[in-house]
Amino acid sequence: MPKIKKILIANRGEIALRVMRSARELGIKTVAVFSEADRNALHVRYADESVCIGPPPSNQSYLLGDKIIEVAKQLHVDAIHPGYGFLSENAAFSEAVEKAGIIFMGPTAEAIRVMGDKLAAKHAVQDFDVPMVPGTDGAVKDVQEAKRLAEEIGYPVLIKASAGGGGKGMRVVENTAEFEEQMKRAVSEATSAFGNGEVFVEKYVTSPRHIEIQIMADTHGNIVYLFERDCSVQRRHQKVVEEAPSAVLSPEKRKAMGEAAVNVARSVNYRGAGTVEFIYDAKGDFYFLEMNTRLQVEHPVTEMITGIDLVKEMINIAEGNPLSFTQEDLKIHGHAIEIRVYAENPAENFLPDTGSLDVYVRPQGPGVRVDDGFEQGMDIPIYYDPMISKLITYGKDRAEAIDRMIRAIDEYHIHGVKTTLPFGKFVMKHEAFVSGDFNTHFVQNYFKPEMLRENNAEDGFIAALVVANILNSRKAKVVNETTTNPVSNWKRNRT
Ligand code: MV4
Repeated sequence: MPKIKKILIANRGEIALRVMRSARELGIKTVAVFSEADRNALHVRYADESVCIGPPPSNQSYLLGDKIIEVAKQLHVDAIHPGYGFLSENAAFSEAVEKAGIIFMGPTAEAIRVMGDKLAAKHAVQDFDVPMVPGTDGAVKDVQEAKRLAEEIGYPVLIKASAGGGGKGMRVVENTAEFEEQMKRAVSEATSAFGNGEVFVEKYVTSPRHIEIQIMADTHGNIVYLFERDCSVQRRHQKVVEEAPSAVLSPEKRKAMGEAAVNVARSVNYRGAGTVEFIYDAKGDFYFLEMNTRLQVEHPVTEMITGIDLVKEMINIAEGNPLSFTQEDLKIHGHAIEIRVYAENPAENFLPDTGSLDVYVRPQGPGVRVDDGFEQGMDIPIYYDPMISKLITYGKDRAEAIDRMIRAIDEYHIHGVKTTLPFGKFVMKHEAFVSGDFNTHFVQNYFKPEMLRENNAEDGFIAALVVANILNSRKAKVVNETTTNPVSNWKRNRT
């Protein structure tokens, strides 16, 4: 079994830091790669060694697989962790890493390839007892033939691109009259977005919840599920709130979905961490959609309720060891919620905002975790995803996790850029979210940007007061103390 002594993290920001933290706890050295825009980034400073790999645009830096492998070889790295995004679901990269004699901390190129193509994924799982939405067996090319199949399936139907992701190349069709035009659109959208115009047709599940199952697989054939995450609150296929466990699953349904997810993983000889996405309808039926072959953004909520460090377990698997726990060892403890904090203005239709974090004060206290890659004074680079952080709260039950999220949002002070924090609070206070009775149309059904506008002036005013308070707080606090020095001792001791 190869003992991993040094890991290169082929990523940036919060996830690069997240991976390095687990590596450090295990006594493993870390190597950061970075673009010229990230010279002062926290992941660069945290790593034991850091190497600049190019200019800011990701296609000249974080996406340069061969260059990253060169760095890994020069620095005698044992394994590469790809994080999420960038090269994490690039089959050719997985293959090239292993060809270079380095461990890829993710699945084989073959598993990535199959799951990256929705039709290939459906074929792979078809003998593995996984429920799928009624639909065409393969790609549909001829419009008349597709129309006939749609009639058989029954309207409404959904035309989906096989290479699709993020809702691209997906069209809902309500009736025969609309079919031809929508199919042409789906094919042309898929061709321009993915260079692959293959589409298929499914029954459209009108108001589903998005429930995904975390799985982990070792290289000895052991596969376990680490329960679900409910990611139904999303906006234009961008998740905004994720929680574990789901507010709606019975223990029986949880087991059935978990076992179906394990079967999906088994169908491609999966190894490492993976997520199997399902839609869950109003009747409580669930259907396999696709598998994400990476560690996901929202993995912390699973860590909170299981007590498992998913990155450490990925390292354990990469070393060739069996899983360090069995299915029977896993239990759900409490409830966790994550909100994604973006540099976007929710009062202006989530318009992206740029700038610097003039004030950046993180929430603290019981049950609060912040995964970020920024410090006060830093710029949000324009070249990458505008996510500032992930705010995660944990409670003994869902109500406590929600209460803590509201308290944490109020403690979180970000000035210099507009953020989605007020939107997060809107969700936490919404009756539909609180009751647990919501689906993927939550944002569309209940949110209007105006709802955050009248509060905005007041919020800004309160925030300004808070800042003034922070700046004055030392003076205010020492009034009745023996010392009248306005500079607190901890600051003195550190400078
Ligand atoms: C569906 C569906 C309803 N019926 N398939 C969206 C992106 C891709 N992962 C698949 N998606 C969906 N597939 C059938 N047959 C509804 C969605 C969907 C959705 C799924 C998960 C999370 C959010 C969503 C938002 C809109 C539509």
